[in-house]
Amino acid sequence: MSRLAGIFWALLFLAVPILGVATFAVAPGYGIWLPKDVSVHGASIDSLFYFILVLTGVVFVVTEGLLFWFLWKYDVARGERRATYIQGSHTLEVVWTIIPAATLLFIAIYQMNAWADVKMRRPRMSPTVEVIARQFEWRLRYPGRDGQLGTSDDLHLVNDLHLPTDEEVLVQLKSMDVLHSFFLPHVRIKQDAVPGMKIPVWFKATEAGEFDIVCAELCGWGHYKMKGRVTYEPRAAFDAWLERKYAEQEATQPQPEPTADIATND
Ligand SMILES: [Cu+2]
Repeated sequence: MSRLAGIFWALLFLAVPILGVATFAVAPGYGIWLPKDVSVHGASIDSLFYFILVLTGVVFVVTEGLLFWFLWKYDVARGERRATYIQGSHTLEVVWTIIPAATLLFIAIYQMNAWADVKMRRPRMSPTVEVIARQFEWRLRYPGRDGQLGTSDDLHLVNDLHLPTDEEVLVQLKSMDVLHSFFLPHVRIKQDAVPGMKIPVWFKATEAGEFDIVCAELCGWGHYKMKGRVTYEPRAAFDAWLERKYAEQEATQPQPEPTADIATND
C-alpha cells in the first residue's frame, strides 16, 4: 500500500467517530432528537437511554480511536515494523467476556424499577379504553355510560384516541389480525399488540395536546399509514368530548345492533 493510501485509510477511520459524535451533538438543534416527553415515567426511561448511549458512545469512540491509531502508526509504507499476528490470548478473552457480562448484569439490575413501573405495577382500575390494532388502523372502544366494556352502549371510534391528563389511564390492547406495536412516542410507551392476547398498558400524561400514535411493527403493505392521533386533555374536556361522541354515535345509530362487537379474541 502506498504512503498516500495508508494516510487515506487512517483518516477515514478517524472521520467515523468524529462525524458519529457530531451527528448526536447537532441533532437536538435540528429537532431530530427524542420527541418531547409528556409523561410521568418518561424521565426514568430517557435517563436509561442516555446512560446506555453514553456508555456505548465511550466504547465506540475508544474503539474507533484505537483503530485509527494502529492504522496510522503501523503503516508499512512508512517503514515502521510490520504488525505482529497473535493467535488467541486466554487472559484477553476472559477479560473481554467478563467486562460486557458485568456491564449487562449491572444494566439489568439498574433498570428493574423503571421496567416494573411501566410493565408490572399495573394500576387497579378497569380499562379506560380498549385499543384494537388491525391492518391498518387503530380501532378504539370506550366503555359506555355503564362503565363496562363489551356491552351494547360501547363507544366505537377509529384512530382518534382521547385520554385525560394528570391521571393514570389503563389501555387494553388487542390485535385483530397480525402483530402490531402500539407506540406513543411522547409518553415513552411501546407495546406489541399480539393476536389472541389482551395486554394492559398504563401511563399518566402530564400535558394537554395532540400527539401521534404510530405502529412500530412492520405489519403489512399499509404499515406506513397506520397512524392515529392521541389527544390528552383535562378531565372536564375529556368527559365533554366523550359525551359529544356518544351523542353522535346515538344519532347515527338509533337502533344499536345487538352484538356489534368488533373485537376478536374476547
Ligand atoms: Cu401495524
